[in-house]
Amino acid sequence: PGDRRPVRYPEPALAARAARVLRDNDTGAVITAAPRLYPHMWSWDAAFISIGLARLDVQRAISELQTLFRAQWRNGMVPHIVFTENDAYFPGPDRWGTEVAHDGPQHVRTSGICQPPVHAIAVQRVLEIGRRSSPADRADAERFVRDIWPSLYAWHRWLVEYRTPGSSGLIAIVHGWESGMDNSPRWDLPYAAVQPGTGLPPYVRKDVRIVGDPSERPSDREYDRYLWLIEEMRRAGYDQRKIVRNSSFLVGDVFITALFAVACDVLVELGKEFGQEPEEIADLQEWADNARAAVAGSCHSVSGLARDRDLRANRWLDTQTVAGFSALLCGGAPDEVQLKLLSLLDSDRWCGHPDLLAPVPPSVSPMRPGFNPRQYWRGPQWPVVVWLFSWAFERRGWHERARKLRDGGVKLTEDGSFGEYYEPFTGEPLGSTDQSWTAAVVLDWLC
Ligand code: 9WN
Repeated sequence: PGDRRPVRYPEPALAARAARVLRDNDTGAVITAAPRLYPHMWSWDAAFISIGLARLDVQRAISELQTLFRAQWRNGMVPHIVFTENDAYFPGPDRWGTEVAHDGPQHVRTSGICQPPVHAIAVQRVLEIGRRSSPADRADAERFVRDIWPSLYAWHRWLVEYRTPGSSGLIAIVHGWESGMDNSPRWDLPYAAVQPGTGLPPYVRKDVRIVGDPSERPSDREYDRYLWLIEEMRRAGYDQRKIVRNSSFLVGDVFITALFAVACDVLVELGKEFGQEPEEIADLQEWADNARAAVAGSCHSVSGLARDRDLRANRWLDTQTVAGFSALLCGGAPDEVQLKLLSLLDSDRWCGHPDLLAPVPPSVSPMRPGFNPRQYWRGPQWPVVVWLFSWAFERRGWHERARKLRDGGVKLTEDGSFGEYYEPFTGEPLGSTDQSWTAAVVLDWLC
């Protein structure tokens, strides 16, 4: 069905616009995730943003990651939000109240949860780009990798130490926001068991005022649960052991586990090259193997799709979403499972759906009941997710597949609005526009 949008920018003009978005979203201290909706630094956004920035200014890309890691908690956790002074986003630092945390950073305010561990991937990408850029950038990027490696190791160690409860080997999340796919149907069952208590302090959402159509955002019912989980954590003083033991939501996240496996691989490569401690490199190797095995072990015997596990109810979650393709990101599943997944990904249930504007995976298959083409993580296409699959396929040597996803990602975003997510049939940008990570991955694709 061809592009139904009025404007299509040729690649050089698209790249110039993407660069402008990153410059405009720069407060001087951080690049905000989006100009109005997300006026702070988000953890996994910052990683993708640094990849795009490296195409413009390697030094600026490095400083973005350094800013994020300066907010790393003493126990190793990289927080999901590093707050700026802006108060246009809810929940802000007062609601999180992470000052009660024993392990929190002193000089900066952050949230009290984490997000997917894609940072090592970004660091390696910045290094690759820096090395090709100039001798000065090469030297800076190499020094940066050497300096940040121990912090990345500590972050990965935190995930293993605190977030691998139970025998599935999957990395567990204690809030849907940690997955980065906030209201994905992946979390519907575990969230159904979260009962907001009477002690939930009242609150007013700010996101729905900024996004014109509130139905593109999670519902109020969902927000009550999001806020209740924060309340539980605040009351537990952000003590990870207590939270993992008692919180109403504990789910093994297969997508995070796959990203963790491959991020550990990347850290092993960097660690060997930059002469880091052999025992730490061996830890990372072992964590990568365990995570990969956990992803393979989650795959459904018939569909092959990888599954999350509800660790409170002790059951697999069979909801089919883009996270089901996690085993393709990190490898490790038997060949027949992998072939099944690849043919499913190509089929009319996913990228081959005849009505898609761009042949890239939507967050939920358009053929599934409950698919909603406009609602956040319940159907729209997300350029960063496309970037991750494209990057992983390239790394796995599947060049043709990687190229197709890259081309599809460019097609999706060539209207130049840098939407947060896109309606898969019309290509309408949804949520925020001028979203930094969308601009960043487009820059990486085009440069
Ligand atoms: C909550 C910033 C973030 C992304 C997430 C995306 C959305 C926040 C929100 O925006 O989440 O963390 O308020 O909806 O789901 O992946 O990191 O872009």
